[in-house]
Amino acid sequence: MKDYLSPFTVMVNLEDGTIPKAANVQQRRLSDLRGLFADQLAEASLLTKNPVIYQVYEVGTNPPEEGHLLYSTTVIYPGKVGNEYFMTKGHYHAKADRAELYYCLQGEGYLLLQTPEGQVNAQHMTPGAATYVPPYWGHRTINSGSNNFIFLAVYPADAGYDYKTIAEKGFASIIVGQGGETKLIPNPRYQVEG
Ligand code: PAN
Ligand code: ZN
Repeated sequence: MKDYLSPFTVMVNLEDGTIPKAANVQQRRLSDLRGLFADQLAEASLLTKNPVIYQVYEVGTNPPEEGHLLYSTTVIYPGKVGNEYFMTKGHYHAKADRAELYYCLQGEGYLLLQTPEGQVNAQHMTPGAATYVPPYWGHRTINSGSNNFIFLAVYPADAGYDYKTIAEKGFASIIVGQGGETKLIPNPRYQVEG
């Protein structure tokens, strides 16, 4: 007889974005994002404090196989490195054609997306925003607000992570706060191929 996975429910705490029954909790400090911020002097100086930038709570009970989904919440804390807002590392999916859905629960921020050729797209997210990450787009989230930015992400269990491409090349654009305004500007450290 077929071995069916039993349906289940896991609660997301809507106050703080945590998933108390999460199988995997990942905390990312600035040292885990070393080299990703445009202002390397500001990054080096803040590394002495090494603040927590974000936490991920993943419901990891589903097998990482085609057909299953995984889901997680991410809580990005407010803050800046230089004038660039706290953000996630960002990745392409290891299986690049796997899509994803982001749903904003609290705060405000951006989902920054990029094709392998370097075309950039920024989606503003506030509570209730359901933003689609189509196949092949690399993605990173940025907290442009003064409170926690919290969202739920749902993705194919076999999507996997390619962090290397972003670590080496970066995103073509960055999101900064300057003079009370949030701006999308070219990344001075973006590595163009060739
Ligand atoms: C998300 C991200 C999460 C953390 O669940 O993994 O927000 O970002 P990084 O993985 O870039 O550190 C997702 O996109 N999963 O596929
Ligand atoms: Zn993803």
